[in-house]
Amino acid sequence: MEKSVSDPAVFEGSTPVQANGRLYVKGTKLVNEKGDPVCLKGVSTHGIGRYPQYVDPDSFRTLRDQWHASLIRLAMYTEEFDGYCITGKQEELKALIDRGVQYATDLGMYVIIDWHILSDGHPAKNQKEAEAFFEEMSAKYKDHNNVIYEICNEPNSGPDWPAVKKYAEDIIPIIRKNDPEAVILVGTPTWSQDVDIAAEDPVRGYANIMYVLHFYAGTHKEALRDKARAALQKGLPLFVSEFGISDASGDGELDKAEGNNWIRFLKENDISFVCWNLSNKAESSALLNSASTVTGNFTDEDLSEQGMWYRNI
Ligand code: IDC
Repeated sequence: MEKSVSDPAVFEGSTPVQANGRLYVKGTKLVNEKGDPVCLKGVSTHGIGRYPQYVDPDSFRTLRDQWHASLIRLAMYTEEFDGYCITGKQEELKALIDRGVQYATDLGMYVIIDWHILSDGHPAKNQKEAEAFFEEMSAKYKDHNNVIYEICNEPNSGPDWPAVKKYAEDIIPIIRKNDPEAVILVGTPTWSQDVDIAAEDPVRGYANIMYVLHFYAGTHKEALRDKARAALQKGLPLFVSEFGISDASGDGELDKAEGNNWIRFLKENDISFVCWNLSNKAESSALLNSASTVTGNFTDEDLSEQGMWYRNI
């Protein structure tokens, strides 16, 4: 396949961050510091509170060197799975984020700090905590050129786009005050699927904002790609910060054929993508099988079926 984009998986002696530097948004695309489109390929942790063992330098190194991943997403649930807003484990979770960012930085990988709302479907529900969290993170990481902020994983069960946009307009200036250029990912309603609706009325006045599209190939197919196409046509920059090829529950049958259709679509449009999830949980979207106990140097025997499929991608 002809390479039309700078592919961070091709190290040529340098790490993804050495090769690409700070990232910007130009039109609908993520670009590197030379202005060339980049398509980051990454892996998301499961909830870091529940599966902290994979926030590990060997695990990230294996993903970089053997899977050619250029990006790690640190998923920090806000409610379920020992979530940040309900368990009183804030310091522990922030220490995990700090370690994760440190390892990714040492390895020259990009890293997403993900405020993983899910059962708390409306981002406004824990907004005060979100404001304090992003104030602290952006002050701490303002000098990193590899940190990406994801401000609300998946708004669902209620908030429409104006409500999510309002939340984004409250959080973005908090990050921008400290970190004027970092890429910020804004979730979209209906579990980050309504990118076509966000495209009608995007956030104005800030550079380097992208909008989140999530899919699970067992459930979401051409109809969701049509929503993505509509958003792109209106000029909305998209980022797939989470996807799987299971059904939307994170479990059930894998649909590899549909997964391949999605990957082709994403590559054609230089859309970065991140696969859910780096854990050995007994569910088909876990990249490791449930018998695997290692936290790095994963061999074929450690990988689940989705893990094998994704590593080959
Ligand atoms: C799933 C996990 C699963 C967990 C469930 C509820 O894989 O172990 O029991 O959450 O917390 C999403 C979410 C992501 C989900 C994933 C699969 O962002 O947290 O993880 N999914 O259901 N959106 C669509 C699918």
